[in-house]
Amino acid sequence: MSQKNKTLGEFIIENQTSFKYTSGELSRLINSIRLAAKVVNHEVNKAGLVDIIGAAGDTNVQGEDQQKLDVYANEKFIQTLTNRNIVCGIASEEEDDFITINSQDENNQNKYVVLIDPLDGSSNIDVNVSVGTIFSIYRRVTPVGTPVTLEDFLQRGSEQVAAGYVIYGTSTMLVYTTGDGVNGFTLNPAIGTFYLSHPNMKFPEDGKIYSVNEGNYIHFPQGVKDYIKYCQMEEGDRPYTSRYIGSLVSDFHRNMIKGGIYMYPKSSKNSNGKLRLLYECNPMAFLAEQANGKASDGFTRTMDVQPTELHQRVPFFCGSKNMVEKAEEFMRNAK
Ligand code: P6P
Repeated sequence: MSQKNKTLGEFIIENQTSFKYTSGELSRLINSIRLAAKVVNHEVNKAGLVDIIGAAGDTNVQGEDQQKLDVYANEKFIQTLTNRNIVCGIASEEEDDFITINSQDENNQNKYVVLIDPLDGSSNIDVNVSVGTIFSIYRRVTPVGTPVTLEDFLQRGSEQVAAGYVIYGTSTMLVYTTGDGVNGFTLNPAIGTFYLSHPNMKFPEDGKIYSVNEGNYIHFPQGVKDYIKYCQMEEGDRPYTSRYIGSLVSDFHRNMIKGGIYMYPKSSKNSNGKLRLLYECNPMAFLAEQANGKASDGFTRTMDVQPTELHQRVPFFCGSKNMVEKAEEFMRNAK
């Protein structure tokens, strides 16, 4: 069978042996994410038709208005992961604290925790721009059968066993890694099946796209300002193209296919940047490195940062290796 006709289910079965842990559980975990992605996709695609748009009237731990689809996506991923009885804990951008699963069941042998941004870029929902779900998977570090603790979630990104995203765009894709490369699957909505459409995805080492909210320019560190001016300079293959969707998953996905860098630096407005380390930066960094790209906070490899809080923010530079290294060079020289 050609690579391109393979379904996600067939791919998971064929690649179980390449996963260094008990692969059956991780396969079931990826399958549960596949199901939740299809359920959320159905709602995202009809958001404009029903009264599901608009703030749910609540705000999340970040103080951001919770769009109804945020709440819906959060509930669906938590419900699916819980019902499949695969994980021992879940952390979500939409939940103040982590959720313990089946802790009262001493027979609970579940070994995995999942951290999710259930609907990243949700401010774009009302204007029909792509949004996405981001997930990060770890093995627990506390004893199996005991209630999960914060320690199980505050692991370095280098300890992730799997990570990925769903992008609800012109087509819906599931892109993920278990540490053996990055593969993209496109949903055929007519039959509800994901097909391998982008095998072995790689960031081009160089790119000509830079993605940053230039409206914050005056608040950026000098090194970021210098790098942006470098991108805009008429020299060699520059000026680069500025493309910023305001949806991390969409900007990342485009840059991985075409080559580019995404930046959310710290600023005088956001002293640690805006993006969250555990369920945005680490999973995207894992994917980037598995696709020959790079991710850092401008100085330190993202996946080496030791987390201290569930919702902590870090500056984020991610994409084509040579572009990230050039940005880091400007950050060092301006220090
Ligand atoms: P700003 C969406 O809220 C998000 O977390 C990312 O998906 C996106 O890249 C960024 O924030 C947009 O933030 O401040 O530029 O609007």
